[in-house]
Formats: sequence, structure tokens, C-alpha cells
Amino acid sequence: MQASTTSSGAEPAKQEVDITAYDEVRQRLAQTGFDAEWIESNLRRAAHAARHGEHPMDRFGVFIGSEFRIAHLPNTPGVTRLVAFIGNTGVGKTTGLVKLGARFVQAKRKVGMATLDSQRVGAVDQYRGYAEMLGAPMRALHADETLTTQTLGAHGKDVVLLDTKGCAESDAPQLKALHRTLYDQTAGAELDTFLVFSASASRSALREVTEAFSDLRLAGCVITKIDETRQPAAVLEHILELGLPVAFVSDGQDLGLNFRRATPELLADLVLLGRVE
Ligand SMILES: Nc1nc2c(ncn2[C@@H]2O[C@H](COP(=O)(O)OP(=O)(O)OP(=O)(O)O)[C@@H](O)[C@H]2O)c(=O)[nH]1
Ligand SMILES: [Mg+2]
Repeated sequence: MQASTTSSGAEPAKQEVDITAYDEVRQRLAQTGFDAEWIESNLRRAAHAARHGEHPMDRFGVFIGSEFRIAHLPNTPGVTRLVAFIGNTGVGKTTGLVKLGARFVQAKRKVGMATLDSQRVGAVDQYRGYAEMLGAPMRALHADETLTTQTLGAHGKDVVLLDTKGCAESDAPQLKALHRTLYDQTAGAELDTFLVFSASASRSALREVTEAFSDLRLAGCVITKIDETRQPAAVLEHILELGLPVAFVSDGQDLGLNFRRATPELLADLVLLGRVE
């Protein structure tokens, strides 16, 4: 088909239109905080696969959305999912788990809760309060306690939400040992560990926390506090670079409202608008 080339064999007309229109995409990406090199390389990749007549903003949205991997929580009958949120202190691990728990309860799944954050003043009482709100039993485990399906109260549960301290030195060895135990015993439970990133974290902080937990096998990540910045580029670049699947995005403090399942469209909005619609 000759539609995209001129009869003289000069530059395709379509490409000229695209260059003008990609300027707008470029501007949007710069506003979200992406660096120039990232922008140029991804614009080229998106434009390369553009279809005739496709609007560059739509093209880039579809392209970048499909660059993200989406994490799925398998629902296997007879298998308890042990869902652990790890990451730095204050990023939204506890409230994220509670938001996830509310979804499970709504879906009539049997939920248990457990926490490794058992020494900090008030932490256990806070988690117990959330557990009562969800109508779920709760276990607090100490740093020297071995994690098993028994100690976590997993029996008869579809899912156990495992909160952590936010300290890689103590959380990582306990979770690593749990992973080994479950593997050795084929215990009817599987561990899904998600690294929680705040959308306003710096590039170096993101690298450091990822490195601190690098011993653990991750099921994916959660992005929190996207309502606190219009420039979430660092976290998005970091996740794309790692190829880490994204499970959820948190956009506020409301336990019932502000937790969304990640989708390619939602992540594309974050890239292009710095927020979700
Ligand atoms: N604005 C905003 N606040 C959030 C979000 N997610 C969590 N928060 C708030 O951030 C604060 C810390 O959240 P937690 O869930 O306690 O964080 P954590 O990672 O468990 O913190 P530690 O237990 O201290 O390690 C709370 O006030 C939450 O309401 C979000 O997406 N947006
Ligand atoms: Mg917490």
C-alpha cells in the first residue's frame, strides 16, 4: 500500500504530522518528570509501530500501557494465598493491605491477618483494629518466631494478609524462610510478596529499597500516594526497568475508595498525565 508515501518518494506525509503531534506527548512526559533520554527512546519505539491515522497521544498511551506487566493474584481452590507487603516505613503497607482485605471480604473470601510489626508501640493495636473492622482473625508474630501456615493462622483461609515492619534486615530473612518452608512442605499455601513504592520516592531511594529486598522473590509491586505528586516518573521508570508486575495503585487515604487494580490504561494515564482519571 502506498498511502503513507508521496509519489515523488520524499518523506512520508504521515510522519510529518506525527512529529508535530509527538511534541505534545513529549511535553506531557517532561511534565510527569521523565528524563529526556527516556522520552526520546520511548517516543521512537512508540512511533515505530504507529498505525496510519492513529493519534500520537493514543499511540503512546497504548504503547506505554503495554510495556507494563500487570500482576495477578491467582485464585486456586484449596490454596491459601499469603500476601505480604514489604517496603520502607510509612509507604502505605498496612493501609494497603487493609484496603486489599476489604476487597477480599466484599468478594466473600475468608481473610486472615498477621503482622511482623509487633514491637512498635501501637502497631499491633492498630492492625487489630483494622482486623476487627474486616471481621478477620489476627496474629502478631515476633522477629524470632518461625513463620508457618500454623503460626500465620492460614488454615481454612483463602488469603492471609501479612504486614511487615518496613525493615529489610528483619523482614527479608523471615519471609525468605517462610518461602522455603512452604516450598519444602507443599503446605497448601503460597506466598505472594509485593514491594510497595511511594510515588514520590526519589530514584536513589527506589534503587536502595529494591536492593535491600533483592533476596526475595517478588510477585510484583504496589504504587502508593499517587495523589501526593504530579511527577511519578521516577517510580514508573524504575518499575519498567525492573520489569516488575504492578498489582495495585493507591491514590489516597480512604480505605474503601483509594485502591485500584493496576491496568495498562491506568498506568498509561499515570505516565501521560501524572495522575489517574
Ligand atoms: N495521601 C495518601 N496517603 C496514603 C496513601 N497510602 C497510605 N497513606 C497514608 O500514609 C500513612 C502511612 O500509611 P501506613 O499504611 O501506616 O504505612 P506503613 O508502610 O504501614 O508504615 P509503617 O508501618 O510505619 O512502616 C497513613 O497516614 C496512610 O493513611 C495514599 O495512597 N495516599
Ligand atoms: Mg505499617
